[in-house]
Formats: sequence, C-alpha cells, structure tokens
Amino acid sequence: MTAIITVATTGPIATKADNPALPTTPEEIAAEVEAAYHAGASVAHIHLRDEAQRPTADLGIARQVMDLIAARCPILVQMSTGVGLDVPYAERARLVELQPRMATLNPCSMSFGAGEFRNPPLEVRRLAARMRELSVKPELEIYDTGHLEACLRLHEEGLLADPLQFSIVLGVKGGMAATADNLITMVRRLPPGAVWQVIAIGRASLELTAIGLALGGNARAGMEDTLYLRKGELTSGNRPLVERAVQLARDLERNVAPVAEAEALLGLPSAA
Ligand code: KMH
Ligand code: ZN
Repeated sequence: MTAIITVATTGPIATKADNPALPTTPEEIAAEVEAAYHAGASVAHIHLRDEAQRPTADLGIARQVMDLIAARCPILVQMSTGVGLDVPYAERARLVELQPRMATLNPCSMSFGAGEFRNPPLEVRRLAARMRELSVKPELEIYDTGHLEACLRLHEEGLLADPLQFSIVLGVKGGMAATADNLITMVRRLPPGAVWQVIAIGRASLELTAIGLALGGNARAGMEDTLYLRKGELTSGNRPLVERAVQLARDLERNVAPVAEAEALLGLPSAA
C-alpha cells in the first residue's frame, strides 16, 4: 500500500531563534518545499510568516508562496487555515479563496498550549461549505475524540466530500496526549474508506509516525512538528525529516506516493 508523505515546513510557533534553519520567508519556504518534494513528499502543508516571523494570513504573501512553489515543483499545496492562534478566523478562512488544492479544516475550538484556538461551529460550517464550493480538499485536524464526531456531523450534512481525510494530531497541550493507545483508539474509530495520517508533536513524533505508517496511515514530517532530528540534535532543515519518514515507509514495505498517485488517493478534484 502506498503512503503519502506531507511536509510541514514552518508551522505557526517556532522561530529562527529556535532553529536557524526554519524557513519563514516565501523564498525560503518554497526552497524547502522543493527539497522535500525531491525527497519524496507529495503534499506541502503551508503556514505563512510576515517579516517579523509572525504567523499571517496575508493574501499577497500566500499568493507569492503558492507561485514560488508552483514554479519549482508540482507538489500539492495544502494551505493551513489554522494559521496561528492570534489571527482572526475571517482572515484565516479567506486563504481558501486562492484555491490551493487542499487546506486544513480545524473542526473545534480548544485550549492550545497557553493559548486558545478558536474554531467556532458556525464559522467552521461556513468554511467547510466554501471549500466544497471551491473544490479545495479539506484535511480534517482531529486533536481529541469529539473532534471526529464533529467532522462526521459535517459529513452527514453534506459539507464534506469523500474520501474524508484526517490528521490525527497527538501531543498538543489541550488535545490528546501523544500515546500509541490514543492513536490506535482513533484509528479504530475512523469511518471506512477514510484517508489518514499522524501528526505527532515534539519528542514522540518519530515513534508515532512509525506506528501510523505500520498501521497503514500516511505520514507528515517537518519542522512544524519537530525541530530536532534526534535528542539534542537540531535538524538542518526539513529535508532530513522527510527523508527519514520516506525511509521508514520503505522499510515497512510501503511505496511512497508520487503527486499523481496522492491526487488519486485523496480524491482531489482536478487542478483548476
Ligand atoms: N500545528 C498542528 C498541531 C493547521 O495548521 O491547520 C496542526 C496543524 C493544523 O498543522
Ligand atoms: Zn499547521
């Protein structure tokens, strides 16, 4: 069975002070995405930063990043609509108007570390409906057991197309802890035909990514989820983390999906 590898280059939290290799400018992000593509990633999960490295939903920066990536490689762009905790929901939602092939949909509000991640139910429904209209494939980010039920309700209402695509997010303070038990419980509860990957934050990232791949899931790798290659050793960029995920997949006898196969597995509508 084929595994889709997503690179998450940047995220909303770390800065270059945490790891100087973190890409934050549009050019740096596009270069890291291209390197990850050549290492085997077929999806790029994108967060944007302003000149002060703060998370932003600026449409000009988003357009620039999408154009720079498209000029370098045919990877599928998945825009984060999570963006960052301090960015208003309306700005976050507007990013899908640029019609990336995919975007995240965070179904529920929650505590997120010391902050609050606001995803009000009516706004989430509106964004899901708009993504469906624009043929932007949602990746459903589930940080806790009830988030899955919220997604299934959206599906029942006709707001989400099949196949449903989930990220099981483990290790966010405010969501499920990063344990194998939690992962297995969530995988068992997914609806038949769902496509899924593990997002494991920090220390547990490697082990839970490996377990996810062994259970038949896809994998995400990159500096959004961990800045370290191993304990005490900062990664020199996203590529080594992607290479490791690709190696894990291959060691488990999983082929790594090229872009065309990822498109088919995710049931993506064809490019505009
Ligand atoms: N940062 C992860 C915990 C999003 O960007 O919308 C989840 C994530 C979601 O990547
Ligand atoms: Zn993200």
